[in-house]
Amino acid sequence: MTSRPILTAPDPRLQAVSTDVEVVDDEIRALVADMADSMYAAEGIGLAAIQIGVPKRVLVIDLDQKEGTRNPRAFINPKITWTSEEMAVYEEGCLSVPEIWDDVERPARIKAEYLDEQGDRQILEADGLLATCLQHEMDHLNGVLFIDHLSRLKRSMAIRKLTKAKKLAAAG
Ligand code: K1U
Ligand code: ZN
Repeated sequence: MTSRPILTAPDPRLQAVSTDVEVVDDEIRALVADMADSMYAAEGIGLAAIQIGVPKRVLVIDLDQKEGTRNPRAFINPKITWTSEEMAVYEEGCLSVPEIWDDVERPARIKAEYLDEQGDRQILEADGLLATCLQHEMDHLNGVLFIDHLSRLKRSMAIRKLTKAKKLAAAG
């Protein structure tokens, strides 16, 4: 298992639409293991494969991280099959949009289907942070960042801040 660098906005690779996994095999399980390592190293609660530069429809989420306990869940080819009319607002962050947090409104409850690491089809009903995190990560698979849900002004301020931070980092 290897922790890999996480792409940060405005890297154009984050806008890619990821493609379905054809077969859940050892290569995909190794990708899931690397994604989990990368997520824990960056102290995140979720990660999409495109955030480490792999345009495949794979997510990992672990909302129950406690001292010494890790339980990453893999979601392969996830699809939302139902969303509630009720909406919920969470303050979101993103490992690919460092140091920016803002409120995003999304459906409060969702139903989704996906393949697990064995390639078995699973069905899930989620609410709370899991519903928010799944929608945030599934947006990544379609090249969408949480800042794309903000006003045009807030989004351009965020991009400007990220671009400036990258320039400063490159200048050493
Ligand atoms: O997609 C990502 O980069 C992961 C992102 C997931 C997420 C967070 C909050 C709302 C929706 C989706 C993160 O993990 S950001 C980091 C984070 O949540 C966190 C970091 C340290 C302590 C507690 C939370
Ligand atoms: Zn994110």
